[in-house]
Amino acid sequence: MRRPSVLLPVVVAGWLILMGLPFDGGSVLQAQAPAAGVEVASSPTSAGGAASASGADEGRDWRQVLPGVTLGAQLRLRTERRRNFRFDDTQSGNDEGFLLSRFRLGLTWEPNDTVTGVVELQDARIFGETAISETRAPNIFADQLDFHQAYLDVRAPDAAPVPLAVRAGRIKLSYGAQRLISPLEWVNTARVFDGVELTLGEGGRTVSAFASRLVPVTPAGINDHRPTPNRMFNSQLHGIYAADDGLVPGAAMEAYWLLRREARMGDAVHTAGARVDAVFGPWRIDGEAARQTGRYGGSPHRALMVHVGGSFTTALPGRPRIGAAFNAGSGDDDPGDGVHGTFDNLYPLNHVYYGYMDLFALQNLRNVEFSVETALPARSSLRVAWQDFTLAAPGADAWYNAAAGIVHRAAGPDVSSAVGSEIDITLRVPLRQISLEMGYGRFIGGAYLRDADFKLRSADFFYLQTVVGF
Ligand SMILES: [Ca+2]
Ligand SMILES: [Ca+2]
Repeated sequence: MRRPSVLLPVVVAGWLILMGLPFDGGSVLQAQAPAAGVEVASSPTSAGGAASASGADEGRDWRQVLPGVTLGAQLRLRTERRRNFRFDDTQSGNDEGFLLSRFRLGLTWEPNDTVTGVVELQDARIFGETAISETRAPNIFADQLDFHQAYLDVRAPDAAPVPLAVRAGRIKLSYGAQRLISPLEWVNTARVFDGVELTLGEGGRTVSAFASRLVPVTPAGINDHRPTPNRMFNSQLHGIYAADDGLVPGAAMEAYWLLRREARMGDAVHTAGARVDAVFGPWRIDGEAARQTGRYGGSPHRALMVHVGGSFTTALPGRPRIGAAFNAGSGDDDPGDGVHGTFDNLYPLNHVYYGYMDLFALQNLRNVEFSVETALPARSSLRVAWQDFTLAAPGADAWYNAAAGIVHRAAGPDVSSAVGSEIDITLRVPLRQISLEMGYGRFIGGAYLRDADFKLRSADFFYLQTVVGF
């Protein structure tokens, strides 16, 4: 077995070299800032160096390679250690240890106030893995140098009667709390779409409409729209998303309609939903609900999701924030009734919501979370979270992981719904030139694993991640 430990000196050397370069640590942290509604730092980086560089209006620094053209780059390294992830030590991939590298190089062209062009290349690699394929398409671990983003933004001038913006090309889509649509920056290749996004309005009141096609990653070739064996990677995604934070003071309100379409496999999943995110002093309350109709695999599709969450920020040193959440995604309780009832999780950031070990999607799931997050000295922070997972339809529908892949499908009415619980501990330390994040997760299996005769009933996860960019 190849061990990632042999790569450690290479990683350390890389850090030291990068720390010696005149990078602007501030923009790294900026790039790490959570998106709206996403509360933890495992949340996406921004569009990488290209986008963060566009904010550098000091001008005339060395990043400005031509008039109006800015260079940006970002390197992310993450080692992961996974133990018992298949709950069976005779299965390949039960234990994995690997190093992920992701390098992005972008150019931002801003000839005037109304036009921006972005081209960003990405090289993503995995080292030291045992059972993970670095060549299979679609791939989320590896992609040899390829176009990650390439788009043109055109905005109406400030004096225009209608504030309108159009983005077209290879783009990232991010909406709401990213429970259904996210750039999924946690994953090594991240997620991009080819499409057009139109936004009407500005400030706190916008309506966006988009038409797009997911871009599956082919590690050794150009990423295009060739069909893959996975319906989610072959799909078109279209939507209309309205957001308003002025209707109710202190609250962001959103409503949306989404369509995921994969004609070859008979999918046309419509999602209609709404979301609210309100802050009242130290309290924050948020909720989201969505209903799905249409067709899945040629059958009628009827499914639901709901999220209710709240947090309280205390006045104690470090301002610890105590949070709780309930999340549910419907399952299919009768595989023989001709109606598909498993919620279609679409293109989410499940990592930050249903356990950092990525063992769950919002499909056939009921999830309760309690968390505490606190600031520590030197701008570092600590988060501890506990999650409980039960299946909505344990004997009829499957247990789905964060990528909506089936972990296990149990059969029979006597299977417990209690899959287990997970503890995640995450420490973030922003150093001068780089940001550092490490985490440990432990999954403790419940009665479901006993009833379904799992060989092993617990799993462990550790990671260490650094991001440097300019
Ligand atoms: Ca490629
Ligand atoms: Ca059914």
